Amino acid sequence: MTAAAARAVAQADERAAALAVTAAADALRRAERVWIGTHVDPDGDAIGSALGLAHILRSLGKVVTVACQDAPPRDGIWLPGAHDIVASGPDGHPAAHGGHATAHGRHPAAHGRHPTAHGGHATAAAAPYDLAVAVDAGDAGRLGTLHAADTWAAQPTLVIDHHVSNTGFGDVDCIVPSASSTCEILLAVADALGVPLTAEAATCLLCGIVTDTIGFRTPSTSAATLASAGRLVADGADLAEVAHRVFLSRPLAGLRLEGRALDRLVMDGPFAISWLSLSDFEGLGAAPEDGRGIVQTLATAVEPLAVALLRERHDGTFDVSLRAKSAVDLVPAARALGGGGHALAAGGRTPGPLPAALDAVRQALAKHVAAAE
Ligand SMILES: [Mn+2]
Repeated sequence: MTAAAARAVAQADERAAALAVTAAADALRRAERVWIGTHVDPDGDAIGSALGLAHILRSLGKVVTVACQDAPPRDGIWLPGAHDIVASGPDGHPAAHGGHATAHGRHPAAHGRHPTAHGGHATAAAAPYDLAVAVDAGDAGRLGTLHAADTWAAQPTLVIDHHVSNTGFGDVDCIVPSASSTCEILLAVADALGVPLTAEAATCLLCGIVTDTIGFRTPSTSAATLASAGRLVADGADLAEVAHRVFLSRPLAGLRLEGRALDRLVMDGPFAISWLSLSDFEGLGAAPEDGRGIVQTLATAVEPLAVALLRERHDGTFDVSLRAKSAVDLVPAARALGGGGHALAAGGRTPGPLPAALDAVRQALAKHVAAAE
Protein backbone atom coordinates (compact mmCIF):
# COMPACT_ATOMS: atom_id res chain seq x y z
CA MET A 1 0.00 0.00 0.00
CA THR A 2 1.30 3.46 -0.86
CA ALA A 3 1.62 6.06 1.85
CA ALA A 4 -1.26 8.01 0.30
CA ALA A 5 -3.47 4.91 0.22
CA ALA A 6 -2.59 4.11 3.82
CA ARG A 7 -3.51 7.69 4.79
CA ALA A 8 -6.85 7.36 2.99
CA VAL A 9 -7.61 4.11 4.85
CA ALA A 10 -6.67 5.71 8.17
CA GLN A 11 -8.91 8.70 7.44
CA ALA A 12 -11.82 6.43 6.51
CA ASP A 13 -11.27 4.46 9.74
CA GLU A 14 -11.24 7.71 11.71
CA ARG A 15 -14.53 8.83 10.15
CA ALA A 16 -16.11 5.42 10.86
CA ALA A 17 -14.90 5.62 14.47
CA ALA A 18 -16.31 9.14 14.91
CA LEU A 19 -19.70 8.01 13.56
CA ALA A 20 -19.70 4.95 15.84
CA VAL A 21 -18.90 7.10 18.88
CA THR A 22 -21.68 9.56 18.00
CA ALA A 23 -24.17 6.69 17.62
CA ALA A 24 -23.16 5.29 21.02
CA ALA A 25 -23.49 8.71 22.67
CA ASP A 26 -26.95 9.20 21.12
CA ALA A 27 -28.15 5.82 22.40
CA LEU A 28 -26.80 6.56 25.89
CA ARG A 29 -28.27 10.07 25.97
CA ARG A 30 -31.78 8.70 25.30
CA ALA A 31 -31.62 6.06 28.07
CA GLU A 32 -32.41 6.80 31.73
CA ARG A 33 -31.90 3.35 33.25
CA VAL A 34 -28.84 1.62 31.88
CA TRP A 35 -27.46 -1.88 32.47
CA ILE A 36 -23.77 -2.30 31.67
CA GLY A 37 -22.31 -5.79 31.36
CA THR A 38 -18.78 -6.90 30.65
CA HIS A 39 -17.01 -10.13 29.84
CA VAL A 40 -16.30 -13.22 31.93
CA ASP A 41 -12.90 -13.49 33.61
CA PRO A 42 -12.73 -9.68 33.51
CA ASP A 43 -9.49 -7.76 33.13
CA GLY A 44 -8.67 -4.11 33.82
CA ASP A 45 -10.24 -2.93 30.58
CA ALA A 46 -13.43 -4.89 31.22
CA ILE A 47 -13.90 -3.58 34.77
CA GLY A 48 -12.46 -0.14 33.96
CA SER A 49 -14.75 0.37 30.98
CA ALA A 50 -17.89 -0.87 32.74
CA LEU A 51 -17.27 1.25 35.84
CA GLY A 52 -15.94 4.23 33.88
CA LEU A 53 -19.08 4.33 31.75
CA ALA A 54 -21.21 3.97 34.88
CA HIS A 55 -19.52 7.02 36.48
CA ILE A 56 -19.98 9.01 33.26
CA LEU A 57 -23.69 8.15 33.07
CA ARG A 58 -24.28 8.83 36.77
CA SER A 59 -22.79 12.30 36.22
CA LEU A 60 -25.73 12.76 33.85
CA GLY A 61 -28.20 11.65 36.53
CA LYS A 62 -28.91 8.25 35.02
CA VAL A 63 -29.59 5.07 37.01
CA VAL A 64 -26.90 2.52 36.24
CA THR A 65 -26.20 -1.10 37.15
CA VAL A 66 -22.83 -2.68 36.38
CA ALA A 67 -22.74 -6.46 35.96
CA CYS A 68 -20.22 -9.20 35.39
CA GLN A 69 -20.57 -12.97 35.70
CA ASP A 70 -17.27 -13.18 37.60
CA ALA A 71 -15.95 -11.12 40.49
CA PRO A 72 -13.48 -8.35 39.62
CA PRO A 73 -9.83 -9.43 39.70
CA ARG A 74 -7.30 -8.04 42.17
CA ASP A 75 -6.18 -5.37 39.70
CA GLY A 76 -9.78 -4.23 39.20
CA ILE A 77 -11.40 -4.57 42.63
CA TRP A 78 -9.79 -1.35 43.91
CA LEU A 79 -11.50 0.79 41.25
CA PRO A 80 -14.25 3.12 42.50
CA GLY A 81 -17.57 1.27 42.31
CA ALA A 82 -16.10 -2.25 41.91
CA HIS A 83 -17.78 -3.52 45.08
CA ASP A 84 -21.20 -2.64 43.65
CA ILE A 85 -20.85 -4.91 40.61
CA VAL A 86 -23.65 -7.49 40.44
CA ALA A 87 -23.92 -10.80 38.60
CA SER A 88 -27.42 -10.40 37.18
CA GLY A 89 -28.46 -9.84 33.59
CA PRO A 90 -30.46 -6.93 32.14
CA ASP A 91 -33.76 -8.51 33.20
CA GLY A 92 -32.76 -8.11 36.84
CA HIS A 93 -33.85 -4.95 38.63
CA PRO A 94 -31.81 -1.83 39.22
CA ALA A 95 -30.44 -1.75 42.76
CA ALA A 96 -30.88 1.45 44.75
CA HIS A 97 -27.22 2.34 44.47
CA GLY A 98 -26.23 0.14 41.63
CA GLY A 99 -25.37 -3.01 43.48
CA HIS A 100 -25.42 -5.49 46.31
CA ALA A 101 -22.22 -4.51 48.07
CA THR A 102 -21.53 -6.34 51.31
CA ALA A 103 -19.36 -5.26 54.19
CA HIS A 104 -16.64 -7.56 52.93
CA GLY A 105 -16.99 -6.51 49.36
CA ARG A 106 -17.80 -10.06 48.32
CA HIS A 107 -19.25 -10.61 44.90
CA PRO A 108 -22.91 -11.59 45.05
CA ALA A 109 -23.62 -15.14 43.94
CA ALA A 110 -24.80 -15.60 40.38
CA HIS A 111 -28.43 -16.18 41.22
CA GLY A 112 -29.27 -15.55 37.61
CA ARG A 113 -32.50 -13.96 36.53
CA HIS A 114 -34.70 -11.95 38.78
CA PRO A 115 -38.01 -13.79 38.95
CA THR A 116 -41.00 -11.95 37.56
CA ALA A 117 -44.63 -12.28 38.62
CA HIS A 118 -45.18 -14.60 35.69
CA GLY A 119 -42.18 -16.72 36.53
CA GLY A 120 -40.58 -16.00 33.19
CA HIS A 121 -38.42 -13.35 31.65
CA ALA A 122 -39.48 -9.76 31.89
CA THR A 123 -41.37 -8.60 28.83
CA ALA A 124 -40.09 -5.73 26.76
CA ALA A 125 -42.76 -3.45 28.24
CA ALA A 126 -41.76 -4.38 31.79
CA ALA A 127 -38.03 -4.31 31.15
CA PRO A 128 -36.30 -2.64 34.11
CA TYR A 129 -33.72 -0.97 31.88
CA ASP A 130 -34.14 1.01 28.72
CA LEU A 131 -30.68 0.19 27.41
CA ALA A 132 -28.36 -2.78 27.89
CA VAL A 133 -24.72 -2.06 27.08
CA ALA A 134 -21.98 -4.65 26.58
CA VAL A 135 -18.44 -3.31 26.94
CA ASP A 136 -15.16 -4.98 25.91
CA ALA A 137 -17.00 -8.18 24.91
CA GLY A 138 -16.26 -9.47 21.41
CA ASP A 139 -19.40 -11.58 21.21
CA ALA A 140 -22.53 -12.27 23.21
CA GLY A 141 -21.08 -15.47 24.65
CA ARG A 142 -18.35 -13.46 26.37
CA LEU A 143 -21.05 -12.10 28.70
CA GLY A 144 -21.43 -15.65 30.09
CA THR A 145 -24.46 -16.14 32.32
CA LEU A 146 -25.42 -12.46 31.92
CA HIS A 147 -26.47 -13.12 28.34
CA ALA A 148 -29.79 -14.74 27.54
CA ALA A 149 -30.73 -14.36 23.88
CA ASP A 150 -34.42 -13.56 24.49
CA THR A 151 -33.64 -11.03 27.21
CA TRP A 152 -30.96 -9.39 25.09
CA ALA A 153 -33.38 -9.15 22.15
CA ALA A 154 -36.17 -7.74 24.33
CA GLN A 155 -34.65 -4.28 24.77
CA PRO A 156 -32.43 -1.76 22.99
CA THR A 157 -28.81 -2.87 23.14
CA LEU A 158 -25.49 -1.16 22.57
CA VAL A 159 -22.09 -2.77 22.09
CA ILE A 160 -18.91 -0.76 22.73
CA ASP A 161 -15.70 -2.62 21.99
CA HIS A 162 -12.30 -2.53 20.30
CA HIS A 163 -11.92 -6.21 19.32
CA VAL A 164 -11.52 -6.53 15.56
CA SER A 165 -13.33 -9.89 15.80
CA ASN A 166 -16.45 -8.31 17.37
CA THR A 167 -19.60 -9.90 15.94
CA GLY A 168 -21.68 -6.72 16.21
CA PHE A 169 -24.39 -8.16 18.47
CA GLY A 170 -26.03 -4.86 19.51
CA ASP A 171 -28.80 -2.77 17.98
CA VAL A 172 -26.12 -0.09 17.94
CA ASP A 173 -22.52 -1.24 17.56
CA CYS A 174 -19.65 1.07 18.43
CA ILE A 175 -16.67 -1.03 17.38
CA VAL A 176 -13.37 0.82 17.02
CA PRO A 177 -10.58 -1.71 16.32
CA SER A 178 -7.95 1.05 16.10
CA ALA A 179 -8.53 1.95 19.76
CA SER A 180 -6.06 0.53 22.26
CA SER A 181 -8.83 -0.37 24.66
CA THR A 182 -12.54 -0.03 25.25
CA CYS A 183 -11.69 2.63 27.82
CA GLU A 184 -10.05 4.77 25.13
CA ILE A 185 -13.30 4.64 23.11
CA LEU A 186 -15.28 5.62 26.21
CA LEU A 187 -13.30 8.82 26.67
CA ALA A 188 -14.42 9.81 23.17
CA VAL A 189 -17.99 8.82 24.08
CA ALA A 190 -17.81 11.00 27.22
CA ASP A 191 -16.63 13.91 25.09
CA ALA A 192 -19.49 13.32 22.64
CA LEU A 193 -21.88 13.41 25.61
CA GLY A 194 -20.25 16.61 26.83
CA VAL A 195 -19.62 15.18 30.31
CA PRO A 196 -16.68 16.48 32.34
CA LEU A 197 -14.92 13.47 33.88
CA THR A 198 -14.74 12.96 37.62
CA ALA A 199 -11.49 11.62 39.09
CA GLU A 200 -13.31 8.30 39.65
CA ALA A 201 -14.29 8.00 36.00
CA ALA A 202 -10.80 9.04 34.87
CA THR A 203 -9.14 6.44 37.11
CA CYS A 204 -11.37 3.64 35.77
CA LEU A 205 -10.69 4.60 32.15
CA LEU A 206 -6.95 4.94 32.68
CA CYS A 207 -6.85 1.48 34.27
CA GLY A 208 -8.28 -0.02 31.07
CA ILE A 209 -5.87 1.82 28.80
CA VAL A 210 -2.84 0.89 30.93
CA THR A 211 -3.96 -2.75 31.18
CA ASP A 212 -4.62 -3.32 27.49
CA THR A 213 -1.49 -1.50 26.29
CA ILE A 214 0.60 -3.35 28.91
CA GLY A 215 1.72 0.06 30.15
CA PHE A 216 1.84 1.84 26.76
CA ARG A 217 4.02 -0.83 25.18
CA THR A 218 1.81 -2.41 22.50
CA PRO A 219 1.59 -1.47 18.80
CA SER A 220 -2.03 -0.46 19.55
CA THR A 221 -0.66 2.46 21.62
CA SER A 222 -1.20 5.44 19.31
CA ALA A 223 -0.63 9.15 19.71
CA ALA A 224 -4.36 9.31 20.44
CA THR A 225 -3.93 6.71 23.20
CA LEU A 226 -1.20 8.75 24.87
CA ALA A 227 -3.21 11.95 24.49
CA SER A 228 -6.20 10.19 26.08
CA ALA A 229 -4.06 9.01 28.99
CA GLY A 230 -2.74 12.56 29.44
CA ARG A 231 -6.29 13.88 29.57
CA LEU A 232 -7.25 11.27 32.16
CA VAL A 233 -4.27 12.15 34.38
CA ALA A 234 -5.22 15.83 34.06
CA ASP A 235 -8.75 14.86 35.15
CA GLY A 236 -7.44 13.27 38.33
CA ALA A 237 -6.46 9.68 37.48
CA ASP A 238 -3.40 8.46 39.40
CA LEU A 239 -1.12 6.77 36.84
CA ALA A 240 1.38 5.51 39.42
CA GLU A 241 -1.40 3.89 41.44
CA VAL A 242 -2.85 2.27 38.32
CA ALA A 243 0.57 0.94 37.24
CA HIS A 244 1.25 -0.35 40.75
CA ARG A 245 -2.09 -2.17 40.95
CA VAL A 246 -1.95 -3.61 37.44
CA PHE A 247 1.72 -4.60 37.10
CA LEU A 248 3.71 -4.19 40.28
CA SER A 249 1.82 -6.11 42.93
CA ARG A 250 1.34 -9.86 42.64
CA PRO A 251 0.92 -12.61 45.23
CA LEU A 252 3.79 -15.10 45.58
CA ALA A 253 1.51 -17.90 44.38
CA GLY A 254 1.14 -16.09 41.06
CA LEU A 255 4.89 -15.67 40.69
CA ARG A 256 5.45 -19.37 41.43
CA LEU A 257 2.75 -20.25 38.90
CA GLU A 258 4.59 -18.16 36.33
CA GLY A 259 7.80 -20.02 37.19
CA ARG A 260 6.08 -23.30 36.45
CA ALA A 261 4.77 -22.05 33.10
CA LEU A 262 8.24 -20.76 32.19
CA ASP A 263 9.81 -24.08 33.14
CA ARG A 264 7.47 -25.97 30.83
CA LEU A 265 7.81 -23.66 27.84
CA VAL A 266 8.86 -25.70 24.81
CA MET A 267 9.32 -24.87 21.15
CA ASP A 268 7.03 -26.61 18.70
CA GLY A 269 8.16 -25.64 15.22
CA PRO A 270 8.14 -21.82 15.19
CA PHE A 271 5.80 -21.68 18.21
CA ALA A 272 6.38 -21.88 21.95
CA ILE A 273 3.75 -23.61 24.08
CA SER A 274 3.27 -24.03 27.81
CA TRP A 275 0.46 -25.08 30.12
CA LEU A 276 -0.88 -24.92 33.65
CA SER A 277 -3.14 -27.54 35.19
CA LEU A 278 -5.76 -27.19 37.88
CA SER A 279 -3.43 -29.04 40.24
CA ASP A 280 -0.78 -26.37 39.64
CA PHE A 281 -3.25 -23.72 40.77
CA GLU A 282 -4.47 -25.78 43.71
CA GLY A 283 -1.01 -26.92 44.80
CA LEU A 284 0.34 -23.37 44.82
CA GLY A 285 -2.79 -21.83 46.31
CA ALA A 286 -3.15 -19.61 43.25
CA ALA A 287 -6.43 -18.03 42.17
CA PRO A 288 -7.59 -18.34 38.55
CA GLU A 289 -6.78 -14.65 38.02
CA ASP A 290 -3.15 -15.34 38.97
CA GLY A 291 -2.87 -17.17 35.64
CA ARG A 292 -3.67 -14.02 33.68
CA GLY A 293 -0.72 -12.05 32.40
CA ILE A 294 1.68 -14.98 32.56
CA VAL A 295 1.41 -15.30 28.80
CA GLN A 296 2.86 -11.77 28.54
CA THR A 297 6.06 -12.99 30.15
CA LEU A 298 6.22 -16.02 27.83
CA ALA A 299 5.71 -13.68 24.87
CA THR A 300 8.94 -11.84 25.67
CA ALA A 301 10.81 -14.86 24.22
CA VAL A 302 12.72 -13.81 21.11
CA GLU A 303 12.72 -17.13 19.23
CA PRO A 304 9.04 -18.05 18.71
CA LEU A 305 6.76 -16.52 16.11
CA ALA A 306 3.92 -16.85 18.61
CA VAL A 307 3.38 -18.28 22.08
CA ALA A 308 0.45 -20.17 23.55
CA LEU A 309 -0.43 -20.78 27.19
CA LEU A 310 -3.09 -23.34 28.11
CA ARG A 311 -4.80 -23.06 31.48
CA GLU A 312 -7.04 -25.87 32.72
CA ARG A 313 -10.52 -24.91 33.91
CA HIS A 314 -12.78 -26.59 36.42
CA ASP A 315 -14.97 -28.00 33.64
CA GLY A 316 -12.00 -29.85 32.16
CA THR A 317 -11.57 -27.52 29.18
CA PHE A 318 -8.50 -25.35 28.65
CA ASP A 319 -8.37 -21.60 28.16
CA VAL A 320 -5.85 -20.83 25.43
CA SER A 321 -4.04 -17.47 25.35
CA LEU A 322 -2.11 -16.60 22.20
CA ARG A 323 0.44 -13.80 21.86
CA ALA A 324 2.77 -12.60 19.13
CA LYS A 325 4.94 -9.52 18.82
CA SER A 326 4.46 -8.68 15.15
CA ALA A 327 4.06 -9.93 11.59
CA VAL A 328 1.31 -12.45 12.32
CA ASP A 329 -2.46 -12.45 12.73
CA LEU A 330 -3.60 -14.69 15.57
CA VAL A 331 -7.33 -14.15 15.04
CA PRO A 332 -7.88 -17.08 12.61
CA ALA A 333 -6.13 -19.49 15.00
CA ALA A 334 -8.17 -18.10 17.90
CA ARG A 335 -11.36 -18.53 15.87
CA ALA A 336 -10.39 -22.15 15.13
CA LEU A 337 -10.27 -22.56 18.92
CA GLY A 338 -13.74 -21.03 19.30
CA GLY A 339 -12.46 -17.61 20.36
CA GLY A 340 -11.22 -14.36 18.86
CA GLY A 341 -9.35 -11.22 19.79
CA HIS A 342 -6.70 -9.04 18.21
CA ALA A 343 -3.96 -9.77 15.67
CA LEU A 344 -1.26 -9.97 18.34
CA ALA A 345 -3.31 -11.01 21.38
CA ALA A 346 -6.09 -13.52 21.08
CA GLY A 347 -7.54 -16.54 22.78
CA GLY A 348 -9.97 -19.42 22.70
CA ARG A 349 -10.93 -22.56 24.54
CA THR A 350 -10.41 -26.22 23.77
CA PRO A 351 -11.52 -29.52 25.33
CA GLY A 352 -9.18 -31.58 27.51
CA PRO A 353 -7.52 -33.76 28.49
CA LEU A 354 -4.17 -32.02 28.26
CA PRO A 355 -2.63 -34.04 25.38
CA ALA A 356 -5.73 -33.43 23.22
CA ALA A 357 -5.76 -29.75 24.13
CA LEU A 358 -2.07 -29.36 23.28
CA ASP A 359 -2.68 -31.10 19.94
CA ALA A 360 -5.58 -28.80 19.11
CA VAL A 361 -3.48 -25.72 19.85
CA ARG A 362 -0.50 -27.02 17.83
CA GLN A 363 -2.80 -27.70 14.88
CA ALA A 364 -4.55 -24.32 15.07
CA LEU A 365 -1.20 -22.51 15.14
CA ALA A 366 0.35 -24.65 12.36
CA LYS A 367 -2.67 -24.21 10.11
CA HIS A 368 -3.47 -20.54 10.68
CA VAL A 369 -0.36 -18.70 11.78
CA ALA A 370 2.37 -17.87 9.31
CA ALA A 371 4.86 -15.02 9.22
CA ALA A 372 3.70 -12.13 7.07
CA GLU A 373 5.62 -11.63 3.83
MN1 LIG B 1 -10.02 -4.54 26.08
